[in-house]
Amino acid sequence: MAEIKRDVKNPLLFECAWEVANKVGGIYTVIKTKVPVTVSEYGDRYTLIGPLSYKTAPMEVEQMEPKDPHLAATLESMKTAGVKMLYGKWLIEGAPNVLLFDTGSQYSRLDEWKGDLWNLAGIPTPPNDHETNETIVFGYLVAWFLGDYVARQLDTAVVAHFHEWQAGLAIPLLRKRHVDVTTVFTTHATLLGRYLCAGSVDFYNNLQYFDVDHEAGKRGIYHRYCIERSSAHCADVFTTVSHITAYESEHLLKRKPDGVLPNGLNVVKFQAMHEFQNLHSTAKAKINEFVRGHFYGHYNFDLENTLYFFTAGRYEYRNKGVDMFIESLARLNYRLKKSNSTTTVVAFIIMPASTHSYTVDALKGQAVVKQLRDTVAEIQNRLGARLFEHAMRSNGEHGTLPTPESLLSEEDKVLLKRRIFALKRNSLPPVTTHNMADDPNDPILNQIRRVQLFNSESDRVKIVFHPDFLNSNNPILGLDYEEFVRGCHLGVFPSYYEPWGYTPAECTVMGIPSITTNLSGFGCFMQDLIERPQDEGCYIVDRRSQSVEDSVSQLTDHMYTFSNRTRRQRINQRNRVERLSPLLDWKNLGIEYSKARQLALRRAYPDSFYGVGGLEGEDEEFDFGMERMMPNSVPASPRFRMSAMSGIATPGDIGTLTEEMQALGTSDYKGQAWPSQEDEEEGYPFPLV
Ligand code: G6P
Ligand code: 1S3
Repeated sequence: MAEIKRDVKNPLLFECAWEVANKVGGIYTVIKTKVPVTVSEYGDRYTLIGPLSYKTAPMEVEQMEPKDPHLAATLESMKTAGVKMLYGKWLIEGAPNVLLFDTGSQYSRLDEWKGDLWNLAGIPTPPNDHETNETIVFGYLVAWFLGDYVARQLDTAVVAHFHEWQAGLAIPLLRKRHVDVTTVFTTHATLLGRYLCAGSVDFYNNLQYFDVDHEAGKRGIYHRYCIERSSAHCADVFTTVSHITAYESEHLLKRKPDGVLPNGLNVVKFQAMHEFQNLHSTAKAKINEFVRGHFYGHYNFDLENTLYFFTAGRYEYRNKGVDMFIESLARLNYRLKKSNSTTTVVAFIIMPASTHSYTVDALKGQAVVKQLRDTVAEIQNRLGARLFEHAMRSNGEHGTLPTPESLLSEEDKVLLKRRIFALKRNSLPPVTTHNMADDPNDPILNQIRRVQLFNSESDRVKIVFHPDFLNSNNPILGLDYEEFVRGCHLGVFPSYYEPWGYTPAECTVMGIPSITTNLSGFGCFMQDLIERPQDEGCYIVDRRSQSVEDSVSQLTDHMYTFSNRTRRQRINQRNRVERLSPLLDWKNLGIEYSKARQLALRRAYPDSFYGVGGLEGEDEEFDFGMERMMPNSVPASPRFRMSAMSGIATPGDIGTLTEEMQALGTSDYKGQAWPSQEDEEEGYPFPLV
């Protein structure tokens, strides 16, 4: 049979993730926000593959017939074999092609596929792990699809990009079956890393020493770990989202990533520079309204001198650094009180947990404010009518002004008094807005109890724990997440385990200063690109080379310094933060994905790049199809480090990697220097609940 020579210059791209048209967490944000730049590079040659959820898909996808006859034939043959699927346009910006497989339609083959997986890769699978079962069926469906498709379509090279272990299983299958596609695997965390960090191990100092199989087995995730590890090893190109996770992957998955693909965002630039400042003002007014209600009866502080701090994310108490946040808030409270500060800080914790409902107290707070506001509006109307009538009846220049007493009737006074009495309260404002399912054992509540931040009148730091997603339709704190962030003054994310960290990145593009750590991918990324990130409103707590006690002090210092800023300083800082947003724009970061795909193509089809005979042949320059757009609108300040200024490389620059460099044992992600175990103080200065 004649050798097939596929076109590698205009390849097809299939990008596969469990969160395609299926919002679960951060990967959905990665995929969805990246679509416009990928579509601009690949156009109709780009298709996303995900699971079919009948609940969400009808809202997200418009069904259509495939234009590519090979694709149509493949889908038809799979349908004939009983596979249910949905092919169409994903209704998001960029409107990419999307193919969703209904895993439920193929559960009858689960046991057969589990047996095959064991024979093929030695991966065992327990019977009752639903997530793994889904992964297996989905992986086999994707491998089936790609295998069938490239057997029909012989002209063009196919790049298949997979995200995270739930979508990765097709990679070892494609490799074992010698399917003619080239693969990229991107992991957004490691399973073992997440589990180990959530416990109380000294993770980063011991990364090299973990007995990975044993640790995975101990936690009942050995089979999942095997899927993740085989995806990483069988991919032509293995990448992750940050250097810190690259380091972790090297030790826990035993393959050094080929490069780093930092997560971007779709940055929306306003016509007028100050537009985002106005948005801050209007969103803050809505948070003010909530605060008035929540703190009724103890509302003795000035909203003009009140700052809103917040943390948000998946409820991973230790990994997301909520332990450190609460401890530092207690210390901030102490320092503000000691310095007789008149500033009040309201700290929000937005982390979905299991709850029963809103507390009566929280609902009542909003109700009494509304009643008072309605009553004042009624009285205002009546008072206005009286004022008008009085003025009309006065005789021209001999007219008199009404006395204030005559304007307010007895009835008005009684009504107003009743409303004021309703604001009396015998208890302190609650620290949480909801009835928690497991109140006595909730780690956040327990930590709040331990540091006694109970919203007393004398406290300068107040706490509101909102254990649910935000939504503009909520009766309490009725704002969407984006609006809420815009209305706040500072985002605080002192994570211990954070492969990337979209929350501080989102703050940055909205012009809201944030605090993160050098254990988060985002924190390290900003530290690598900006000379003095703290000057730009991007504070980074060192959780790597100093003791936990010192990290807590540093976090407290940052929050204390911020609390003492004037309004003018805060406005200036928001402007500076917002100017960093091009660094996080997919228009700049999308190129790293292009490079990863190019590397995959070069590895799979070296003859098409280097000529037959290998590296000595012609090495064509590749046009990645995208212009790197560095922030030319950014003024002289902030001071970017060389790489970012020149626009040649981000820290995740995969383009510098060549096969020869690998042979020399180098890689494009920088090794991290970790403190030795002796340097690190043992234990936490505050209990881990
Ligand atoms: C924005 C608005 C200003 C407002 C300020 C409040 O900059 O454009 O009109 O005064 O926000 O800032 P603050 O940090 O006190 O919430
Ligand atoms: C992961 O989601 P997480 O919050 O569980 O992937 C995200 C997208 O890459 C990343 O931002 C985050 O740090 C990871 O932890």
